Amino acid sequence: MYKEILKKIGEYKKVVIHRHVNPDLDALGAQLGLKGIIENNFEGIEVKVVGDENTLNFIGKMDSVEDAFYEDALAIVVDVAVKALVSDERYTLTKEVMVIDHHQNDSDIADHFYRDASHIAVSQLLADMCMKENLKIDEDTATALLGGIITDSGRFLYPATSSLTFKVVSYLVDKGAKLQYLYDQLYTEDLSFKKLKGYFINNFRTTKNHVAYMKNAKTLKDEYNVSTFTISRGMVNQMSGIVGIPIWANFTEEDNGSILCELRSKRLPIVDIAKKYGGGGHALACGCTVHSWSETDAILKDLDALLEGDAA
Ligand SMILES: [Mn+2]
Repeated sequence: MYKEILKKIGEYKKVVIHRHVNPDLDALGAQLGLKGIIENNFEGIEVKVVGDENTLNFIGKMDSVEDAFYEDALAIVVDVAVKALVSDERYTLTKEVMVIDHHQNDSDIADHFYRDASHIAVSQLLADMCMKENLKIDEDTATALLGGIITDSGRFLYPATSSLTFKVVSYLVDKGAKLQYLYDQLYTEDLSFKKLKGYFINNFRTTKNHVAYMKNAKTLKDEYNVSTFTISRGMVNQMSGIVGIPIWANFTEEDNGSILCELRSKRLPIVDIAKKYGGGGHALACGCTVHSWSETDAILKDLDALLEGDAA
């Protein structure tokens, strides 16, 4: 797989790297990391990164790219495989689209699809590629990839953290990855964010079989001066790590009325429930978008039924 990826990149003089909307640090780390990998290991390839930005842009900035640049370029999409979630749809302007992902979804956009769901982060997949293929890697590239691995693994907490995770991290630290810089960024937060966490911990509810959940109206983000994404993805794990709560779900209304559903489980796979409602993701961490609160109740009912008779 790694040799095929590198061979395809080598066929081009221009590359544009995309990733999912509302980027997390794995999406950004893989995107910027791959840019660094290409620049360090290929002669004469111009590489651009595009997409929406948020407060995680301490890891690196996006480029502004003219439509004309896409002509004769290779588009690479990382950390997402499906059309609906890619930031900046201009990847469709290229002749070929390569997707490199670690989610369990199939792809509706890839001409060349490289997926390995055994990796906890797509940044880990790319770092593993550097290690196995003896690629050159500079400090900023190593830092970007390490950032992706630290965050997608929940600081090495989630079950898919493996010995490979630590091998790759050791390799990246040897290459000059700035661990302290990353932790300084990741462990500082706004007061409003801290208060929002308190709100979650004090207000979540539970179903009969102990699925914890929150239903967040679209006005909540204004009360705490944060984004919808911060409430949805950023707060779901405030309900994790609680004795007797095996599954937790966070439902957040967007301005347009649709509802983002973040679903998490300690042990029982729940991704089929996310897929049933048009979403996907990982076995224990997945999500979907629905259009009414009654659908969120149906999801809760399905999650609750999974636990029927289960000694949590
Ligand atoms: Mn990821």
